[in-house]
Amino acid sequence: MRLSPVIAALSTTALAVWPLPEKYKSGDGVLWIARDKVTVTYNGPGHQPQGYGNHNTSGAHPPPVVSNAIQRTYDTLFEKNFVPWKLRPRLSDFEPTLGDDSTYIHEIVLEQSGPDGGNVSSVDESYGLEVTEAGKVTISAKSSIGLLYGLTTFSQLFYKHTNGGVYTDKAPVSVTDEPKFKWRGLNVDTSRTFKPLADLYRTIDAMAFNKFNRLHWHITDAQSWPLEVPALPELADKGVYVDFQRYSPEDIKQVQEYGNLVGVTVAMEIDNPGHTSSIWFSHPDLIAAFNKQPDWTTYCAEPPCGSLKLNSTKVYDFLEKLLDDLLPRLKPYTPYFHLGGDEVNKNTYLLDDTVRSNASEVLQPLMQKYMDRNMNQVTQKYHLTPLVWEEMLLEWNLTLPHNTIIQTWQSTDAVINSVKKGFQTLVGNYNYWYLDCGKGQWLDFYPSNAADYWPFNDYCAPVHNWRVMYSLDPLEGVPENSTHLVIGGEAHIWSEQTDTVNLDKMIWPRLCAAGEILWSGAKDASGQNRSQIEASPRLAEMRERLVARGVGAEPIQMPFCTQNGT
Ligand code: CP6
Repeated sequence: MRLSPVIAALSTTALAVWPLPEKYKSGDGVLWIARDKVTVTYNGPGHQPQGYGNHNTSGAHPPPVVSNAIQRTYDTLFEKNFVPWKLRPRLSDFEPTLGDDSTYIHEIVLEQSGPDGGNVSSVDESYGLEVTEAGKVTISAKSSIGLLYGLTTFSQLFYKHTNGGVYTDKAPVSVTDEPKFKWRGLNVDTSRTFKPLADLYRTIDAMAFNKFNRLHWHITDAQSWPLEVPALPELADKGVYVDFQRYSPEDIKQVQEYGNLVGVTVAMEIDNPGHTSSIWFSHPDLIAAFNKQPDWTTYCAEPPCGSLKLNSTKVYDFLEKLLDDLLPRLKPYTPYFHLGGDEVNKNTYLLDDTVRSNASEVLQPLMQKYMDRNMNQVTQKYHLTPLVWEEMLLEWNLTLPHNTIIQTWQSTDAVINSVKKGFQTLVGNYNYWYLDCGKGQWLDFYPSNAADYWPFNDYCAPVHNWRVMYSLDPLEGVPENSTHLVIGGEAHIWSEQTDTVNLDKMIWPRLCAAGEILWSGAKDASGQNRSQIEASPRLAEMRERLVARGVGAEPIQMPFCTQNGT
């Protein structure tokens, strides 16, 4: 059965998948799908043929990532779907009719051609998806992550019908897809405000639904230390805001395991030597310049000031103990660890009794030695791939291991300069991809007598809209022979003004915009910047999908806009 020509002409787009696949074709044929009318078959490097779950499955037993993805696809189709009335003509009879001649999808075949395992940084994320008009679906991929992405795309073809059924009006469908960038991340700050585990799980789930694959967990900062470290229990005991706002080793493992199940690898950051004054509560002797006094702007970017002392054997011992406890617990689930290094204020070291100077010639070699010790532990002892913020390379001119991933945040020039030095580089320019900030606003908001405004709450507002986020090209200005070094990027949800109450609406659906740039690239097939006009109704639809799965994503427009064309 086909849609009436009127409905087909007014359907939102050819294919309303987010992020947009690399290549796709679709029609306007209607297919239905029902739990009891479809079988799922997995062919791949799994073992014993075995049915599982509460639906019909045959073939080899799929790996956990695939069996979970199948389960989630069923959830999305049948439990977390939506009626697309906002996206169709006003007062129209917008739904297809279910009749005796209607076709149901009868078979979904998952073909995995390669083995899983190996490093997450080199996993093949590509997939192909075919949906025939007769109702046969084939998803093919090299890896189980590829199958996960194919199933995610598949699930986004369908709508809930007011009769309770589930249908697509896009058959036949043919997709081949792979990401433009390897690292598609979100940085979540759990220090300025604590995020309960449920928030992290819900965020990871929505990230996976947008084909994000990295959660950068900025777990500690100056304001609170919610990380339990068994070898240093006083850190959390004294550094949390309140005793129940803390992450146990088991919590962290659970978050990492859940992430890996849906293709989101956790990269944890212990930000240092700056942004550490929450250590002052348990170890005041390790911190220089603990300060929330009127002159804080002299000593740090954001109060309370305080940095780990730069030339202290006590600090070295502390860091060694901290990393020796933490890294072996993270390592089974991730190849990455982030060593921080942003916004270190040189004046801080005027108040550091092991340094007493703010002169670069004095500080630079001390910072090099400090970083070398941390790097040794991360790379030599635990064989993890390190990340640091751009300042360590570009402002402090440190010598860093060649496999260090440089996380830029201040400018396009930072990206260009980082790749020029030969490092793998992440984008995340604060003028575009800071979910908590508006362009050019936050500096203007600091009054000269800032102390009178403490604690300030106009830190940075208003936030960037999705169009601003969508307009960042990660490869802007990057020489052609270095584009391979831009391995991706991250959007950031710094959380001075974001807690569990507004977390979802601060992240969604704006993060989708960064997600599409990272998956599909900033340019369309003809080499032009992606059209916001094309994207807008598709993003409106993605927002409905997020809401349907329990994510409090904000509207980007009125139904009026999509009900009457774009
Ligand atoms: N916290 C940490 C922050 C920021 C950074 N690091 C930040 C800086 C400028 C803006 C927003 C956030 N709050 N640890 C910078 C990487 Cl505009």
